[in-house]
Amino acid sequence: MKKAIITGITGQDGSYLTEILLKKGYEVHGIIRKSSSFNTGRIDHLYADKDILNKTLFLHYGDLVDTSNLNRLLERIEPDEIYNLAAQSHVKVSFEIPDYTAQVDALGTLRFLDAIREVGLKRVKFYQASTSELFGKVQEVPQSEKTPFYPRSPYGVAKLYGYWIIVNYREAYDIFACNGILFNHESPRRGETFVTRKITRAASAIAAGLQKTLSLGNLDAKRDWGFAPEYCEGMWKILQHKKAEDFVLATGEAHTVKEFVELTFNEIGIELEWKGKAESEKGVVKKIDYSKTEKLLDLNNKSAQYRYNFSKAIKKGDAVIVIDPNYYRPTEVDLLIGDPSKANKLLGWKAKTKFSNLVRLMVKSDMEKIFTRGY
Ligand code: NAP
Ligand code: F7E
Repeated sequence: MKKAIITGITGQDGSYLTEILLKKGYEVHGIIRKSSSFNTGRIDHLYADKDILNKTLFLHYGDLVDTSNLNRLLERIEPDEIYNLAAQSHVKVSFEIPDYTAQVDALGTLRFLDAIREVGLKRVKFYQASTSELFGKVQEVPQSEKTPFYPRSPYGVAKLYGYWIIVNYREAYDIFACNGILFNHESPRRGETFVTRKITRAASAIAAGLQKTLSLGNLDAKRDWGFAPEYCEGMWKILQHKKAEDFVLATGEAHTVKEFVELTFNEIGIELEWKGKAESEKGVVKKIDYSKTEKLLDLNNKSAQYRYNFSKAIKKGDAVIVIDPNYYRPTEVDLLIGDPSKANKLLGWKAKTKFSNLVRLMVKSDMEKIFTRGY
């Protein structure tokens, strides 16, 4: 039975990767942070399974800023594979807490690699959660493994250190360490403050009559959005490749934040039109088609029925999207679109879920949650 350590197991990707590795027969050791309230919501379904917890899934307290603990865990577990997914992962927040972001995202990676060296784990394979944010102010379109980097945030700069320290330890100490340069990937488990989930959750709350407006920042940014579980399978494939190499995982298709908004509202039966410009721009309800809302929900459920009636509160002409410049970033990444052909050729990896299906599955999940359980 292979053993894997996952840092960031309580995050979006950590939870999907855990499911994937357990299914492949791995013994999984997850590192969780001490928090003042429960932070295991995304893995509770595994945690609650008596055939899994402390049989094939083990949780350990730890933190990427605590070296002594990392050494102890490596000595005790002697893993075959390590997936370093833990990070302060929010780009906008990294402008507020740049030092902490660097401590975790840059030096945290170094601490782990150095612990591997200290403990003398010769055969371990290490996956680093690198990011398309390395490309930042893009130097070519689309971006591949060969595109020069130009990060545009403390997050991007910290991850750039992480990227290069992986390359350096691979070359200097022959450690099987790889960067997965992943473009944005989303899911119903995406954190609520990232733009996709913020939109699908707010649109659902607006339809349920629980929220009047959604405030957003830059609607023109373009991202290459894929479906998270497919990217987590890609992480595993990267470590199964015969040689330690770096790979871009992306769909190869980009859409604006505005398109994501339009499609989300369209899914729930609200057609939007845009009025005004820049900070005064507003998304206004043009047409409502309740039959679409009905199709998304289980109307046999009494609670859903109740909240469905509530949704009739929205009227034509309501401004449901407004701009709040507080969500603008000091330096923005305007366009990201990846070229995943290396992963396609060498790993047989390809993103399958199309943009419209991604939006649909995220809206459906949030509609069900909000209409049956509220916020
Ligand atoms: P996420 O949902 O924000 O999860 C981050 C995880 O890191 C959480 O489990 C968090 O714990 C943990 N963590 C944060 N600081 C830590 C610390 N000091 N010590 C130990 N654990 C810590 O992120 P994600 O979307 O799953 O992304 C996974 C990784 O891929 C991240 O490194 C991210 O930067 C990178 N990435 C993500 C994307 C994307 O589109 N999702 C794209 C490229 C790269 P808590 O649950 O306790 O907060
Ligand atoms: O922003 C714009 C914002 O925060 C996407 C992380 O997983 O992917 C993620 O980083 C775009 C940006 O993701 C709001 O300005 C507009 O242009 O969802 P996001 P991100 O910054 O692309 C990369 C690959 C990672 O590695 C990161 O860990 O949307 N935007 N209005 C907004 N963004 C947010 N969050 N909130 C808004 O209201």
